[in-house]
Amino acid sequence: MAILPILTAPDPRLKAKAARVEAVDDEVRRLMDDMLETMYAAPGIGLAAPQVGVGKRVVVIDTGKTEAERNPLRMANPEIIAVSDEDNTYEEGCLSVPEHYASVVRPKTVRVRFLDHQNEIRELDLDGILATVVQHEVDHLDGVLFIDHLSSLRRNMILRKLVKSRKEAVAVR
Ligand code: GNR
Ligand code: NI
Repeated sequence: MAILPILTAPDPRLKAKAARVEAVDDEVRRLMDDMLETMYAAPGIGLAAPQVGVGKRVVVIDTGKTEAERNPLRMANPEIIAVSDEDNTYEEGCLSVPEHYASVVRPKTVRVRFLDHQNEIRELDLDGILATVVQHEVDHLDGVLFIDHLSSLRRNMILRKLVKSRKEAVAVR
């Protein structure tokens, strides 16, 4: 397994639409495992392949708080096939938008269809933080970041700060 570098906004690779995988083969399984290791190390509770520069529709999620509570989800070609009428507001963050958090409104529960690590079609009903995270990850596959759900004023303020802190990080090297 390997820890992969995580891209941060505004990187054009985070704005691209990812391609469906044809099948979950050894290469995709290795990507899923590398993404899990990268996510745990970050640490984060979800990761989409475009965040590590891979334009494939692959995501991993684990909302377990401790190592003992780990329950990794590996998904290829995830599709939200049903959503609740009821919404939920969650304070979101993103490994590709470091150190910024904002409330995002999304459907409270979702049904997701995906290929699992054995290339089997599966469906899951998710609620709570899992419902929020799977929607956040599917957004990444379509080139959408949580800041795209905010006003353009708020989004541009965050993007300007990210560019500024990146320039400062380069200057002190
Ligand atoms: O680690 C993460 N936490 C989080 C918190 C609230 C809503 C979504 C997330 S996902 C994020 C990791 C990430 O950037 N995944 O794409
Ligand atoms: Ni994210």
